[in-house]
Amino acid sequence: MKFELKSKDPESKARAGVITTDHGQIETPIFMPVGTVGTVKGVHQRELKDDINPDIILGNTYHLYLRPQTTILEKAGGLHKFMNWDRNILTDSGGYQVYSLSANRKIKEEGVKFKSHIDGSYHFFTPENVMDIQRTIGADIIMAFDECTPYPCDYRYAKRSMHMTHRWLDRCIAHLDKTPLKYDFGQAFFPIVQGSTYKDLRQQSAEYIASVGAEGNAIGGLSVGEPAEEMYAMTEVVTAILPEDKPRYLMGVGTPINILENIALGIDMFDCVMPTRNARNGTLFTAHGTINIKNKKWEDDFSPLDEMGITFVDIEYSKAYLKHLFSVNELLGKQIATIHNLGFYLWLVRESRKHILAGDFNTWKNKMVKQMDKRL
Ligand code: PRF
Repeated sequence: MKFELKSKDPESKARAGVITTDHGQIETPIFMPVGTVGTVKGVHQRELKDDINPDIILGNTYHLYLRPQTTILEKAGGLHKFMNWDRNILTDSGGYQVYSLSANRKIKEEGVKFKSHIDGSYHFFTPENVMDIQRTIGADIIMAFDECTPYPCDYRYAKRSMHMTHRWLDRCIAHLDKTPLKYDFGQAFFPIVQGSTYKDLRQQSAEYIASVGAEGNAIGGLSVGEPAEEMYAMTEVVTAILPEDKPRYLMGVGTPINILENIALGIDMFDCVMPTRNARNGTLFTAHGTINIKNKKWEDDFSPLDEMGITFVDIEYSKAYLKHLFSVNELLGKQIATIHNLGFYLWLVRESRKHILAGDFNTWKNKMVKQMDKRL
């Protein structure tokens, strides 16, 4: 994997770059649509490619390990072939999904024992077997096995957990070094900064993560319920330490405003279920604010979904029609809303990139943040 910085914004820490892997180029900043179980929910791969057009999507180790399971993925020749997606894929390590199970898991130094949300069976994730699983899934970028601390989190727990995440990182690296690739393309490995909302822990963690010299670096443990200002403060501390010449990925973030603010703090990559999950509940994100399409006020609004939208659904369907589809609980409503939201998120990061390259990102960002902070 290669990362080339193309431009830096003069008034913020925003950067524009290009990541190159064996599955092609990724222009940054990028938003990665979440494809948890080998599908970006509600969108065909063809629509995803032709209309939304992301250079990379995300898959989840936890979910893919449970279903279809690695034996099937291996027989298929990896996730790219299985799901017919020839662009980039990043897999998260399960270090977050497992912790979301709260009552159904037990964390120890060796690893995490957890109960499947599907059939209640017990499983054990370790830094080593999670690397093996990610080798078999076959994403282009794979993630370290970490512990994502909850919010709030007391200092002692956060500190202990951060050190364990660092020890797990050493184990991931040692294991990867002796685990050959399964397919005919490379896999980059990203470690993850933790440290909850404590500045000194975040600094310590960022220094440790930077010291391993990985091809890219991630920030975890944020957007778990803390106020946005605390998230931004932590991002700022960490991006000041992580190397400039490697991509920085902020995991599980966030709202359109969170994305712009974190781009301004030097983040290059994002993923979040928000555009897809909220779409299925009838929430549409636009450049002028958020729409709840289930609201009665849209029932006779025959204007296009989003005049500024980049996908065909934005022009071809009206707000009134989409409101109707949600009222009668038709599948197509969720599909249209998902395509719209992903189109908007990808537009937002591409537009950010344009403004970084043009040198006026910060001014544009401030205008957009004000504009988007509305309920329509
Ligand atoms: N760790 C991992 N994946 C994640 C997170 C994390 O901390 C987050 C936190 N927002 C989202 N996804 N491995």
